[in-house]
Amino acid sequence: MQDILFMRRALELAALGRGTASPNPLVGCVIVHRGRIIGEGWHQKYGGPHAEVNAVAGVADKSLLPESTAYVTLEPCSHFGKTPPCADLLIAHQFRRVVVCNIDSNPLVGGKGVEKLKAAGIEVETGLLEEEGKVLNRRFFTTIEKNRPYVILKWAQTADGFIAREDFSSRWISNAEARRLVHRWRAEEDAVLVGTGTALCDNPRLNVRDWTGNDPVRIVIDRFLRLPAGLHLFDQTQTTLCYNLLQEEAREYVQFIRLENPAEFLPDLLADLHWRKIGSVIVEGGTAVLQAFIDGGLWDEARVFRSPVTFGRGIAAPRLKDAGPAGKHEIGDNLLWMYHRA
Ligand code: AOF
Ligand code: ZN
Repeated sequence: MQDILFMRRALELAALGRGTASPNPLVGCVIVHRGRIIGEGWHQKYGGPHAEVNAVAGVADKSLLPESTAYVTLEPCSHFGKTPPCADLLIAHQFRRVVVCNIDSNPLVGGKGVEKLKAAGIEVETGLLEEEGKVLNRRFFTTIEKNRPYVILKWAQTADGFIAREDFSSRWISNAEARRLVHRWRAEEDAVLVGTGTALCDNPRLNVRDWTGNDPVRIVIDRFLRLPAGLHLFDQTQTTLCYNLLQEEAREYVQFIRLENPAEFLPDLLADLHWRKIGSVIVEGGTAVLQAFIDGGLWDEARVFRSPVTFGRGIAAPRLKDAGPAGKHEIGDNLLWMYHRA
């Protein structure tokens, strides 16, 4: 059916906002006049114009709009945010019909956009390719429903189940293609998190080197401020948040954030990130930190590289709980196993 085709295109456009729209949702919009696309747009940047605004702006002959259908991946907004309501824009242009994929679960909108359109006499259909839309915007829906960022766990393990050698000496487990993929993932998410051990032993940069895109915010857990100032993490090239139990201090790039309750460290950390409008985090290790997220049920997705390398002995990889398989991919001689929290 034509509707499905156009909504697929709108979802495709929406995905182009990945890495820049967050914490806003990924939204795409296609405008169709008598079976022909006359305008396309997507929400490109947080704070910037919404998908509908961009799509309408791209239509050369606006007199066609009253005879047109708008396909939008998210219910057009009804609130005055950083931009005026998109529902009002579609009404002003007297669209004949609007087809929506997902209802906006943002309490500011939550169905009111659709109601507004209907009240103005526009024919509205909702729920087209709803499941695809939910997957595409799983970060956005998670932040709204759980008041925390979307959490992706990532690690690489040997064929015999180790994540590192016993002396933590760094030796690559995953292959070069897998590592490039990780850089791409970093560009797609708002932040990357590591624990004290990983910061100390691997001295990671946590930036995007083997791909193009924005560097994520770096997050390090250092409860007792044991990390030396000379680490790459503190080199003042990227915004870095250091969560601890001792000190609150904002410097130019590095911010020390003191959490009060050691027993609620991770939930409080995630709540603080949510407050800072960080919509997604990749947790890159090590085992103790990854396991803490797993045991606390504070994760949404896990991406595990399995390499043919064996160590014989070493630090055991984390153990997933309540995980449902979400696919397997060959990355050269590594296997990437994906999971969702069940
Ligand atoms: C739409 N089309 O393309 C997007 C929508 O802060 P603002 O003004 O940008 O508003 C952000 C909220 O608007 C966001 O939380 C979500 O509810 C909705 N996003 N709505 O009609 C769009 N990006
Ligand atoms: Zn809008």
